Amino acid sequence: MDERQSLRSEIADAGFSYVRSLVDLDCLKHLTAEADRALSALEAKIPGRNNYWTPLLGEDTRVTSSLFMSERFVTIARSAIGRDVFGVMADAYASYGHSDLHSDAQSHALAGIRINVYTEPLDANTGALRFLHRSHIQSNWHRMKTGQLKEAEFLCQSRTVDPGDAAIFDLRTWHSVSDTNRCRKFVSFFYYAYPETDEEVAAIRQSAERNNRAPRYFLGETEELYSAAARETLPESWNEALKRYGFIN
Ligand SMILES: O=C(O)CCC(=O)C(=O)O
Ligand SMILES: [Fe+2]
Repeated sequence: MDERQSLRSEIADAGFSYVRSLVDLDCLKHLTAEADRALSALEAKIPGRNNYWTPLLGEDTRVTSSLFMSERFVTIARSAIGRDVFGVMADAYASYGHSDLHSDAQSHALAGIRINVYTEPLDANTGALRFLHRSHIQSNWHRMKTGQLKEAEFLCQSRTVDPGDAAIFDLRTWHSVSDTNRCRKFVSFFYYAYPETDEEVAAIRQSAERNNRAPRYFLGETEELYSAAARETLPESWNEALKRYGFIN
């Protein structure tokens, strides 16, 4: 089995995978600097929040944007979900405190992959994600959503991560972060499978609506998710999909 096939079978089976040294240290230095710059500006603008989130698709985040569009990341996302994908977002996070158990997908029809690249070492007690094994499988996902299944019924897995390591997961996999006072920072890359059914189209549109509300909440009234600079450099097919499903107005 080659690397792509084994990633596909791991994600299909467990819902997540941890990868060591996905980003080399030189690239990571730039990625961290771009994320820190954007997050510091945001913290200065809106002090006192528990969660900071900012898109990294601007003029001064070229390294992040090029990783986002790189054949390597796109191939990983495509292999992980087993379908062709378009890129939706690259963004930076700084979080404090615990994160309740949740699935990043609001609907099971949202087929996508998230790649979280860590910029600092973390373990289960300091902010690494804890995943519920097989919680992305349709019947499990629905039973979690309706409260019929509880966390204790799953195998929970977390790993110690070093800078440059990544968690790659199906958007539907349920996860949490245990109580920690430490700030954790990471950069996330989102890819969605091109939809094949009406239900999948509706799930993507719903996600676009949520994304379009997010900047107002995290950044301020006037911010845009995709800067003009980013829009010009995105592959045409992604731009078309982002427009078609309502990410870009
Ligand atoms: O670190 C956190 O607070 C939450 C992270 C998370 O839920 C995610 O990356 O999807
Ligand atoms: Fe999440």
